[in-house]
Amino acid sequence: MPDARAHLTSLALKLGFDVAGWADAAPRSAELEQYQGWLDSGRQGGLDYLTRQLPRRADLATSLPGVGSVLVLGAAHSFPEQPIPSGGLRLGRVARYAWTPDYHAQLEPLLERLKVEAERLGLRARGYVDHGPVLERALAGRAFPGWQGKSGMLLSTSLGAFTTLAVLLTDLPAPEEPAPHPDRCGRCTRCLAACPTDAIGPDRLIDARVCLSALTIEHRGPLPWHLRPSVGEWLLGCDLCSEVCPWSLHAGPMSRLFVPDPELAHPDLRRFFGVSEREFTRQFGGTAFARPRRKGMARNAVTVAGNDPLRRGRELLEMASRDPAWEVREAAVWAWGQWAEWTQAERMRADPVAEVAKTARRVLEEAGRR
Ligand code: B12
Repeated sequence: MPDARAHLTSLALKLGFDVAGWADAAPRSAELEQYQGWLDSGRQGGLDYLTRQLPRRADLATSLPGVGSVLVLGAAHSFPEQPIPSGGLRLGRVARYAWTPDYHAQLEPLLERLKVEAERLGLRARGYVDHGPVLERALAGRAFPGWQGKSGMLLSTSLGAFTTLAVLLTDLPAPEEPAPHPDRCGRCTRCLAACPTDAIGPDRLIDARVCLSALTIEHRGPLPWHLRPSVGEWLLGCDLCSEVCPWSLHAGPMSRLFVPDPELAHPDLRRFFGVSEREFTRQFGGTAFARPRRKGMARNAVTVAGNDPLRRGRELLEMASRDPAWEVREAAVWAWGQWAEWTQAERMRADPVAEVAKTARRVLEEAGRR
C-alpha cells in the first residue's frame, strides 16, 4: 500500500515532524542481542522496566497484532540560547528537551491524529513516544538517513543530535528500508571527551548508572557521593555529548513543534523549596520537572549549588537544610562541606603559613583536652 505510506508520511511532516520514514517491524537479531548484552552488563542500573520490556520490545506484535511497518518520526528540539529571566536564583543548566512543556504530551495528540488517519484508511495503528516497549533508536536507524553516533545518539547531517523520536506501529506490510546511512563520526571523539563520567561505552551504548541524565532525572534518593562533583551545573538531564557534536553545531537551532520557555530553561531554584509535592505538581505538572518530582529537583538544585565555585546559593542551602525530604537535607550537608573545603583551600593559597599555624594550634588544643 504505497499510497497509505506516502499519505501518512506527508501528514506527519505537515503536522510538524521534521523527519519521517518507515522501518520493518520485524526484530533484528543483532539489535536484540546488543540490547540483551547491555542488560546483562548491568548498565541499565535502576531502570528495571527496561529488563521487563525486553519480550515486548523483541516482538512488536505484542503491542499491535499483525504489525508489519513502523512509521518512525523525528522532531528537532534544538533551540537558541534562552534569555535568563530577571529575579530569583537561577543557577545551573537544564537539558534542551525540557525547555518546552513535556514533549510526550505535545507529541501524543499528533500520534493520535496519525492513528485516526491510518484507521480511516482501513489500517490498525498504535503510537508511542519514549515510554513504549519499542527500541526507538534501532527503528530510527533503519528508517531515517541517520546513524548511531559514538555518543549513542541517533545523528543526522541535517538535524544533528537534538531529535526527539516517536513511532506509529501499523499493520501495513513490511516496507523496503532505505540503504543504511554511512557512519559520519569519522575520527571525532568530542562526545566521549565531553562526558564527565565516561558513561559512553566503546559499543556506543550508555551506562545509565553514571550517565548524568539518568542521575538527575531517574535516580531516586541521594546521588552517589563520588559523582556529585561531575554533576556540575546540570539541574535536569545533560546535553554535553549532543551539544559538542559537530553535526549538532552544523544543524544549528531549529524546532518547528516545540516552543522554548525561558522559565523552564532557567528556572528559579527557590521554587523547588517550601512547597508541598502537590503544589509542585500543580506548578510543574506538564513539564519534564515532574519526572524527578519536587524532592528530586530540590536535590539536584542543591547539588548544583554545591558545585558553584562562586557559592551563590547560600539561601538555597539554608532552605535545603530544613527540607522535609531527607535526601535534600543530606545533599545540603554535602554542599556545605564542599564550600567549606573550598574556603579552606582558598585560605591556604592566600596565606599558607597562617593556615598551617592555625591547624597546628587546633591539633595541640585538641591533644591538650584529651
Ligand atoms: C532508557 C533511556 C535512557 C536512559 C538510558 C540510556 C540510553 N539512552 O540508552 C537514560 C536516562 C540515561 C537516557 C538518557 C538520554 N536520553 Co534517553 N531514552 C531511553 C529510552 C526510554 C530507552 C533506551 C534504551 O532502550 N536503551 C537501551 C540501549 C541498549 O538501547 P539504545 O541506546 O536505544 O540502543 C539501541 C541502538 O543502539 C540500536 N541500534 C542498533 N543498531 C543501530 C543502528 C543505528 C543506525 C541506530 C541509530 C541505532 C542502532 O539498538 C540498540 C539496542 O540494541 C529511549 C526511548 C525508547 N523507547 O527507545 C530514550 C531515548 C533513547 N533517549 C533520548 C534522549 C534525547 C536522551 C538524552 C539526550 C536526554 C538528555 N538530554 O538528558 C540522554 C542521552 C544519553 C545518550 N547519549 O544516549 C532519545 C534519543 C533521541 C536520539 N536522537 O537518539 C530517545 C529515543 C527518546 C525519544 N523518544 O526521543 N535515556
